[in-house]
Amino acid sequence: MNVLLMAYGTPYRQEEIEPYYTDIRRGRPPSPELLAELSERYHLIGRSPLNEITYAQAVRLEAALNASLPLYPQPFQSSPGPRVRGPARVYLGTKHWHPFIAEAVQAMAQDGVKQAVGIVAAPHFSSRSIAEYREKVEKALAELGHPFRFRLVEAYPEHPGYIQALAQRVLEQVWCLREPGRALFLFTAHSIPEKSAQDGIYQAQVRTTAERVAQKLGLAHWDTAWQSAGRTPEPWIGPDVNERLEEAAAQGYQEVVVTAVGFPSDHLEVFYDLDYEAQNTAARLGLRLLRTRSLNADPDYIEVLRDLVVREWAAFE
Ligand code: FEC
Repeated sequence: MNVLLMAYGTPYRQEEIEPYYTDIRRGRPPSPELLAELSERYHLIGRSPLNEITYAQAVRLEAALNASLPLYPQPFQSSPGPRVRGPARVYLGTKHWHPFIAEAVQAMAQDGVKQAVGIVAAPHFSSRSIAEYREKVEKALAELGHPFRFRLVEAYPEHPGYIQALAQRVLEQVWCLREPGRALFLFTAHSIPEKSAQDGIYQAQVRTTAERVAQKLGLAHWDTAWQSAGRTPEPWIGPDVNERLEEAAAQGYQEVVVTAVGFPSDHLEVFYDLDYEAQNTAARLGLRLLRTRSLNADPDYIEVLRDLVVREWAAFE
């Protein structure tokens, strides 16, 4: 079994921010002001851990598929030892930085892969998320003369394991609340431009994820909000999480739990947009804001990825 695990990608070093940003902007270099503003955001969080987390997800997904090693080293073991290559192999490709998706597809072709399943570390479909990953794979395959068959896991907004993993993490925050029954639970995902969201599929999928988690935990007060809108003049879908916090304060809430259901991993949009910017907004409003921990490469999320990949692979036959 061959798997292509995909994620957004992030620069490893300061000097890589400009070409990374240029790639996000489809080849148009950012203005000095935009570059300075993005560099400042990275500076404030230290560095995005996204590449390391995605790499850990790939390694653990491969181990889970091969079931040749436990997901974590045994207690008191200083090293997990050599990795046993089983029949499943996971390749890693990122959308905006190395290893680019095209580089991963090329490596797969060189290895003689004949059939592969792709999955994105992002659970909701939109023309600016999963669809763009698909386009990048298809372009790379076409340039190489279609060396292998490819199927993509389209989205997984209500996978039971994913809902359970989110609910578990929300519950950890419930235990920290002073008055859980009077708190607001906000579920966020990356905003996209309104013109790319007209079919409503993305908003509906994010709402479904939030609803499933809220139902599972019996949450009295919950809502969805959008975060991380890009620095472009066009309108992006809202309400932005900061606006929703303003509204929450006006509605009399004192505690808010935010869960970034659109992002399995920690990265710039979690550490800056939620832990810095939204926390500042909450502090100004006198709100207590708790943020649910991310799934990252935890075993419960890896099991979700494993299950989805195995099911998609079965659809080849
Ligand atoms: O940690 C990191 O360094 C990377 C964090 C990161 C993730 C992420 C995920 C998504 N994005 C989505 C849509 C857009 C659209 C634009 C856009 C722009 C940026 C910029 C940075 C950035 N995104 Fe992102 N996104 C991350 C980071 N994103 C940095 C550029 C500066 C800025 O505008 O803030 C606008 C592109 C344009 O200018 O034309 C649209 C969507 C996701 C969630 C799905 C996924 O993970 O792929 C949708 C993580």
